[in-house]
Formats: sequence, C-alpha cells, structure tokens
Amino acid sequence: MKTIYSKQHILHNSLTELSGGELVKPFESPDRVDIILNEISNRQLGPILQPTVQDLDIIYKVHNEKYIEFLKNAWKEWTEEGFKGEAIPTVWPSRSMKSKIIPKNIEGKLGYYCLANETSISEGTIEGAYESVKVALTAVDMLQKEKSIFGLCRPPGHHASRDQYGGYCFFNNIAIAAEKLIEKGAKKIFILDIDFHHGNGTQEIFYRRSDVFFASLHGDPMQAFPHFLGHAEETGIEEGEGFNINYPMPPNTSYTQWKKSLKKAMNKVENFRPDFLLISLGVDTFEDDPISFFKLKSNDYFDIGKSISELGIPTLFIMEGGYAINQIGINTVNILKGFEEKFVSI
Ligand code: 5XA
Ligand code: ZN
Repeated sequence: MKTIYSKQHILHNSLTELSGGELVKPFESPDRVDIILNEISNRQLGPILQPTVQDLDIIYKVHNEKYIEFLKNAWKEWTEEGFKGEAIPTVWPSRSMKSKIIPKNIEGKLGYYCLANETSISEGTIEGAYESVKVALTAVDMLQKEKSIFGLCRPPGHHASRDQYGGYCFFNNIAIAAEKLIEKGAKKIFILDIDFHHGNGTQEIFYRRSDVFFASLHGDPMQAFPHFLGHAEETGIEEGEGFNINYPMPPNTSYTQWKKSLKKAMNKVENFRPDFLLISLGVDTFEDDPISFFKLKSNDYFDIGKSISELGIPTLFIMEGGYAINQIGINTVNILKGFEEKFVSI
C-alpha cells in the first residue's frame, strides 16, 4: 500500500496544549508521523510519497469562507495584538450569549471559531494544515488506480466542522477527500470513523446529505471528548435522515465489545454499497493511550484491517489521532497490513 505524507507537516509545531489546567507539550506532536513512517519502512508496507500540486479551492466546498480567512490571519493578528504565548481563546459565544455577530478582535474571533481550546495556533499552523489537505487530495488521486491508499495526514481533521477548529483539527481532511471523490464522479461515499473520539466535524458537514454516509465508533460523549455530539440518537436530518450513525461505547470497552459495533457499521456499509470507503483512522482506542479509555491491544488492529478489507471496497485511510507514542507505528501499520493481506475486490 502506498503512503502519502508531507515533510512540511512540521510547519505546525505548537509548543503548548491546555490540559488539566496546565500548559503541556501537545499530545498531537510531529514525532507521531516519524514513528509511523519508520514502522512503514521497517515492515515494507510500500512506497512513501510526497503530495503533488493540488487545487486547494475545494476546501471552500467544505469550510466557510470567513473561517478560512480567519485561520489564514489568526497567528498574525494574535502577535500584532502583542500577545506573547500561542493563540488560545478565553471566551466563547456560550449559551447565555446568543449574538451571532462575529467580533473584530482576535480574542473574540478565536472564541467564535474554536470548539475546544486544547488546540493552540502558532506560527506555521495554517501552512501545516494546508499540507495535510494536500496529502488527502493526493491520496484521492491515487485511489483511482489503487485498491487502497494511506494518507498520513497531520494535523488531523475529523473534529473540524464547517467553521470551527479544535481537537487538534483545522481543516477536515476526510470531508475534503470525500468532496473531491464526488467531484471526480463518485456517487456514494461511506466514511467510517474508528478514532476513539467522535468525528463531530465530519458528522456536522454531511448531516443533511444522503450521498455521504457517516458512521462513527467512539467513546461515549457523556464521558469523552468532544462531549457535545456523538450520541446514538443523532441519525441525520432532512435528506440525510438515516445516513448518520453513532456507536458510543463506555470506559474500558474491550476489542470484543468494540468489534460488535464494527460489525454493525460494516453491515451499514454493505447495504449502502458505496463507490469508496474512507476510514478516519485513529489508534487512540489503544489500551495505553494517554487521553482515551478503550482497551484495544496491538494485535487487534491487525484484525480490524482484515475485517474492513472483507468489504472489498476501494479504501482510503486518513490518519486522525493516537498518542501512545511507542505503539502508534505498530498499531497503525497493523491495520494497514491486516487490510493488505486480506483484500479481495468484489
Ligand atoms: O480524535 N481526536 C483527538 O484525538 C483529539 C482529542 C482532543 C481532546 N482534548
Ligand atoms: Zn482521537
């Protein structure tokens, strides 16, 4: 399987994350990519390629124009205001403040466009986020000829909604990939999100649509980030009714329990009969992940890959989360190897 990644992901290299009331080194760090690449090389998954030149205007199909403008200027406006640290909001249009007017000042704008303030913006953040989109778009181009591709996106994307960033995400890479496949003629796309966290951004983007089915397996939002979306009752609206499905699971969920949800989601894939399957691939379901609470083991990831491959659908894997730094490479490559060894096109 070919892997696409951009050397330039390093442009996004924030030094701080607000976690447990402290500013810590971000869990979503550049070395995650190096460790995955190392494992890909050692286990000879396949060639590792840089993204090609891409028309990035497709981002406007997924994200709001003012949001993109905000991201482009956020770091400049923050530093011009004289702030010394990395950009983090302190105030939001919360339930008791209903005005829809977008503030002019950067502190207000950050609150308007941010959904979770663990995610700092720093010099190069937006440039890094564009690189991640290029990876996803290049992977789409190659998927036309291959049965499967791995887009090693960093920063990740599934929390980014039409006009909000957070959860380490700025542009929704997988949603942009889906739009590009549709632009190239695909009629039906299935996005299966197996990251520990609910893909709130992807859900929001496609919630009214029937051409992109979204299914997510994740920690119950009553207990886990992003807390305010990801319940089983969320099934889509208008034309999208019935094309969104969530499988929230409790703390300490084992692979046996998790796989029951995977099987249900796979039934949905089979019934939908998509042209392409897109996987939001997070390995923060791992038992030693520092910010999550499922109990999957390294060998389980091989079985996940094998199971998904049994669907026999051309599949694009897009990297999302995973922070157990010593096992992130093994767990990620186990999924991809499991898929490769089993895939038979139907
Ligand atoms: O999939 N999303 C993540 O891994 C980020 C979660 C951030 C929690 N503060
Ligand atoms: Zn996650």
